[in-house]
Amino acid sequence: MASTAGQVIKCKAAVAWEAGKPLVIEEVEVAPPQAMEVRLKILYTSLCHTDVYFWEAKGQNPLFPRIFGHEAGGIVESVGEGVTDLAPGDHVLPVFTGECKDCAHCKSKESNMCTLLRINTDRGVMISDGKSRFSINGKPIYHFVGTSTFSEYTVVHVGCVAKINPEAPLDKVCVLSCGISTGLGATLNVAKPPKGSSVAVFGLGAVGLAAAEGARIAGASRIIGVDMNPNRFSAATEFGVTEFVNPKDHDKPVQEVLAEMTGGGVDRSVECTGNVDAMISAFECVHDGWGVAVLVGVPHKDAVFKTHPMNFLNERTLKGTFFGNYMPRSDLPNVVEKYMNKELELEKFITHEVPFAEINKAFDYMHRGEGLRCVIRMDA
Ligand code: CXF
Ligand code: ZN
Repeated sequence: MASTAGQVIKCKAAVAWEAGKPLVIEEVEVAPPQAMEVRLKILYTSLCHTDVYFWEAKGQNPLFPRIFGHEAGGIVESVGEGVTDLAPGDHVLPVFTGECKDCAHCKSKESNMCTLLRINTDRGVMISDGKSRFSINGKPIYHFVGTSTFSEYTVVHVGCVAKINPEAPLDKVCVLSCGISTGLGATLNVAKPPKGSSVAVFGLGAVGLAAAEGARIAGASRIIGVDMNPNRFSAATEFGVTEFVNPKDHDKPVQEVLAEMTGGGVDRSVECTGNVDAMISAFECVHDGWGVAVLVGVPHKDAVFKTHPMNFLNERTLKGTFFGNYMPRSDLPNVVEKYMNKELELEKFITHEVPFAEINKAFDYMHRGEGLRCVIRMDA
């Protein structure tokens, strides 16, 4: 591998030339990593809704051509100047949000919202020099959230790379780069359900099911899945969900239904839909005195959260989280270990697998809401 260090690498990447149009596998040139950057060989990548949302570019500033992708596993190919804690051959997960270890957030230990490397969906270039490392015949191709993993090789800031156990199967742990860690951490790090407690999870997609998996790991005794789509219920039982509520089956607000089911409210709730009405229900369904609600889903930009202030005075707590409060470099290796010691199951999240050449199929699955995660195998 060392032979390519310092050189431009030619490899295949799935380029999004236009919003909503199928990706095209192209030969791209990937420049060597600059100071504090690493070049990664991506082995597996999976699709997350955020890729689809920005590929569709509805209502946002479109940045094309662009290489999407942010859930992935790979191996360090070469490192730029100043990189001391990663070396060629290391097994890694790239992450869309970073940990510089130097800003006020990283130093606080209470925050994972790094000032330098926090997600920026509008930026299509590397932060050090404002340039792209990808090009086709000299024409730059934009990056996406600093990861651009739909490419055999990519360049990432060292602060956005978690070094993990080399024994961990990258085709499984790649899903920990975004959605699964987000849901899992929302429950384990933020909601923190006590053993034997009740947890309501709103939205039974991959993130919600990861939140349910967190509740199962924490030893919650009742895990109530709330979703408008009854097709999601049977699969959810594998993630520890013990009961289901479809708000459409009731003529009163779902928070009242949940309060009746649980003698006054659930101990914890985790909202994973991004729908503001679901957020309000998720808050109002927690028990007074001790209930904690955690918001995970990304709301519409004009959404307004409205609730009576008495809900707070009656000792209900509302929290929000970003990437499950995990610090990417410090904490992700430990999440991988949870999988390695069989505490956390990842296989059940991976419902589809496709070779890189068929990456557009993965977009179709996501678009149709079919399955949870589609893992893309780069060498096929
Ligand atoms: C999300 C996190 C919140 C902002 C949009 C992207 N993460 C990844 O998919
Ligand atoms: Zn994501």
